[in-house]
Amino acid sequence: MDIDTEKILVIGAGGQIGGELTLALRKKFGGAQVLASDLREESPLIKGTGPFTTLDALNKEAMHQIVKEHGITQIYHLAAVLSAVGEKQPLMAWNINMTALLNVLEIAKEEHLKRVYWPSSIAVFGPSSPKDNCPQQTIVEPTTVYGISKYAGESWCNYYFEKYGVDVRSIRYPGIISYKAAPGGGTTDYAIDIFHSALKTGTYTSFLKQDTYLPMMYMEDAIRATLELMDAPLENIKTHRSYNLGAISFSPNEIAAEIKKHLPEFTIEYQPDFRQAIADSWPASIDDSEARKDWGWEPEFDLAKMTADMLKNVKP
Ligand code: AKB
Repeated sequence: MDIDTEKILVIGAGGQIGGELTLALRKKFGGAQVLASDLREESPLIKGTGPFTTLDALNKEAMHQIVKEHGITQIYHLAAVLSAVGEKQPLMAWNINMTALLNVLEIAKEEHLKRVYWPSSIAVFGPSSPKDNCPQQTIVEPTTVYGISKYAGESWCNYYFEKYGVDVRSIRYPGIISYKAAPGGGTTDYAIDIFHSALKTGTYTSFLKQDTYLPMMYMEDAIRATLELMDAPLENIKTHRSYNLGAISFSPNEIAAEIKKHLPEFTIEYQPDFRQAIADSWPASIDDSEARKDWGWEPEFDLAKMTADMLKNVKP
């Protein structure tokens, strides 16, 4: 791929992952080559690093217009309603998650875009999927509206690749931990909140039980994985549904113990809420051997390295 001729549209650039991905893409392709967009106003994280436009991803005409006007060659579509918010407003979540994705795929088909990136999630798995080292291809029966929309989205991505040749690529992100922008209403958000609370008050009340293991990943690894997947030659990409991606698996109890190594006075309490049922429906850890084999995926951050970096960088 010739870097100089690419023009990239990021949808959802105001979000937790969208913001950092925009910065990474601008570093790689040049600021002017990456048009950031969001429904909300431009976030401070990306301000001044390249062009921005307001875009409602449900408005296909507006999206199409932007793609044509700016000569867009690739779309990274990050806008979505996550698991916890989705359970409160299921039909709204379904509508936003599916309509926005179908708008992107249709425009990619019509404008012959070179590549599309769209994240799926470990939320595609449900209680009938294997709990430990959950493989990429297995029983997939999601029980959250977010998971249902992600699983349907994966099938749509594959459909557009098989039927129309749209080179759409996807990763099933685990919980992504970061400090630059706030998370957006997911079940794994506790693993970010805990750092802010630990530094601010020395204590944290977890909305998940102490022994709830979930697959997680540090943002730096997630961004690198995304760029590596998008860089891989087409012949290496064996699925246009989505790749499993693993890095770390831990429980609230374990991350609290890791934080305590740096802040010995830190204490944690447990008050599980409706998010416990969501977490219980997901795997505890992920088998990512397909991503390792097909495009060389390898995580760099373990729990200790991630915790040290978060405590150094979080501004309470
Ligand atoms: C969520 O918790 O909803 C997300 C996810 C696992 O996709 N972080």
